[in-house]
Amino acid sequence: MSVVGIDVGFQNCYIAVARSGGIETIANEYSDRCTPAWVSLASKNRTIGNAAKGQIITNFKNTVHGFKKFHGRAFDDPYVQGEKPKLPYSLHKLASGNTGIKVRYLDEDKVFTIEQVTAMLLTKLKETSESSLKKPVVDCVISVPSFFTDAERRSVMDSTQIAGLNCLRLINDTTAVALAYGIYKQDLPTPDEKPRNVVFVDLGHSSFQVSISAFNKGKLKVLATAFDPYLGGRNFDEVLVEHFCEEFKARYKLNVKENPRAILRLSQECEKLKKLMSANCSDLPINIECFMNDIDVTGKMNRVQFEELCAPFLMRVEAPLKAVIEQSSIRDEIYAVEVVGGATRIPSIKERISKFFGKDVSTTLNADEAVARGCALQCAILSPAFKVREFSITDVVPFPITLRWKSPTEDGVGECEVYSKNHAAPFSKVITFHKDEPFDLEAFYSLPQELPYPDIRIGHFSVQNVVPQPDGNSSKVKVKVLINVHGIFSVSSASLIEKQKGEGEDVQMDMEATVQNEGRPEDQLMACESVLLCPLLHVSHFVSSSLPLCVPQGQMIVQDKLEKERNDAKNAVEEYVYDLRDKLCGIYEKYTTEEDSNRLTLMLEDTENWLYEEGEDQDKQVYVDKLEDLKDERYQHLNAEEMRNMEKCLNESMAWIN
Ligand code: ATP
Ligand code: K
Ligand code: MG
Repeated sequence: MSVVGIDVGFQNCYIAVARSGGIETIANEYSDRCTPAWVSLASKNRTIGNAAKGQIITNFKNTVHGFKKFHGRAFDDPYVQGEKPKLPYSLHKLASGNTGIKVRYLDEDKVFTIEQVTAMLLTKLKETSESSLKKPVVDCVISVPSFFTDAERRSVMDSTQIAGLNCLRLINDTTAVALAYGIYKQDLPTPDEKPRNVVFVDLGHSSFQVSISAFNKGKLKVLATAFDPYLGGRNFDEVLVEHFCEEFKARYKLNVKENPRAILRLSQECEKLKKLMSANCSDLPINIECFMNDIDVTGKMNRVQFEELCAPFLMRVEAPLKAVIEQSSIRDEIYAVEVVGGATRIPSIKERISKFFGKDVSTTLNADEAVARGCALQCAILSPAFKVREFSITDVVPFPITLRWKSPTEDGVGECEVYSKNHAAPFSKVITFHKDEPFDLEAFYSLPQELPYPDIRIGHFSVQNVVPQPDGNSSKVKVKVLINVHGIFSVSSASLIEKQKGEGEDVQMDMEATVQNEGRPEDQLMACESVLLCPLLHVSHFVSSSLPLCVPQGQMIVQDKLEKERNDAKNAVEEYVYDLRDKLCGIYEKYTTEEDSNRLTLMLEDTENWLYEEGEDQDKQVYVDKLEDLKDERYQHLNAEEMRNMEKCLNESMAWIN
């Protein structure tokens, strides 16, 4: 069984695996440990990751990126509506009201759900891990931002299922980082000593997350999390893009914003410039050749100017830092402030963080890979197949959750906050109701102003088959609520408590509902005198993608494979042409007559022309046949026996060198 951790970033994904020697991040087929979160759909196939990113200029309408935060969001959500005009691809309102993505794929207009698009990305990451581990990968741990709500988490879980992964846990980014930090530390305080408090800061491409964790030997407890879900490296790119659009308009009379391709190119260059400015204070150039209307454009910028332009975003760094400190009521006892995420490399971000805490920030963790490593460690802990030191993690609930039900009281509703902000998670509770008929429970987020989006609904649960006691009094109904390991809420069961002999009259309590903490959900506890009420109807507000895949997953995979084979066959012809041409003026020279050499050269030229014209887009077999023909031709014109001998000698000497 494999042990895999996946950091699915807004821009960059990383995979870490557990091997006997420890945790290792792995590289994809481009020898790149970062796989861009990009998916490109085309008339014959899909490309995912690095190859997809390469399609952005040529196939921008069907190259999808920046979709992570569409999970669980309504199409009408202000964030989605705000992103829409900035995207080179089209969004589509699904029947469920959720956000879908509309692209041209296999020469037809197709709509994919966000779960399906993320599943494509996950499939790619799964393949990369499988080819590195050389065995099937199913079990994994995947990271999500700590501010992801119920709907977002359910949506990501759907994606993992479509991708054929068994996600053992959705872990919060900063919690994964905390685990990566703590598990190898030999000098943590013992369980009865004062814990070591460490702040973790992750500024990625799309979001800013802060958490504070208390460490003791063998355990970590998240005390609080805070975030700005809309602050990330992309904001800084956008500031630069905006600036150069204005400048190029003034200097070159170019209306860059009307040209999606130009905007995309400019964004790429601005991101590069931004990164250069992190290491360099002086003026730095931006040059783009043939930018628009055959015009080459140039510009420059330095760090001081950049910081001025970005001031409104830089100012937003402090609020979450402040919030996390206030919530945890820890101020002076901070042992370290560990920063990760690509955008924390911006010097003024680091400065602000360090100024706020009054201490240097630590960069002891790998800024890009810490999340994935933490995920792999969590997977190793959860997997029975792997031995790793025990380490317990207690996370927190990011937003308070309240239950509401119809009640015979004055205002007609009863309400009870079941999870407060920063309540420990995973966690289950039992709520006792006094009811004489079936009833409904409505779960929702009780602090709308804290949510990243306007929809506060979580789910709707019906407790059925409730009847009065034989004596006509209300029955005691115990309802169990749960925040599971993924951070997903549910009403997991309900049972009717039968009156025990000897128990006095069961009088209606003052409170219609009382909450009893149960702790970690593993500690199952259900009173033996209870009768499980079935069925418990559960309607999560998040409607999982009812949309069937417009093209079955298997078919897409086969299609991609066929296209890859076709391309490989074509490349083989091309490579053969180059190879033989080299050899004709190299090692074959003295074995070939001038006449033969000329004929072969001509044949190679013809083939090359063919590849650019008629042979540009042929079936695989056409290329395979072509290659065979070329080889036959070669043997006709070269003295086959002699050449084989020579190749044999050559191979032997190569083997000797190696
Ligand atoms: P998120 O965590 O929001 O989902 P992500 O995990 O994909 O996003 P990261 O990979 O942590 O994001 O960071 C990517 C961001 O970091 C990009 O905006 C990138 O431009 C920025 N970045 C990377 N290196 C540097 C650098 N040297 N200077 C400034 N910014 C940088
Ligand atoms: K990342
Ligand atoms: Mg990230």
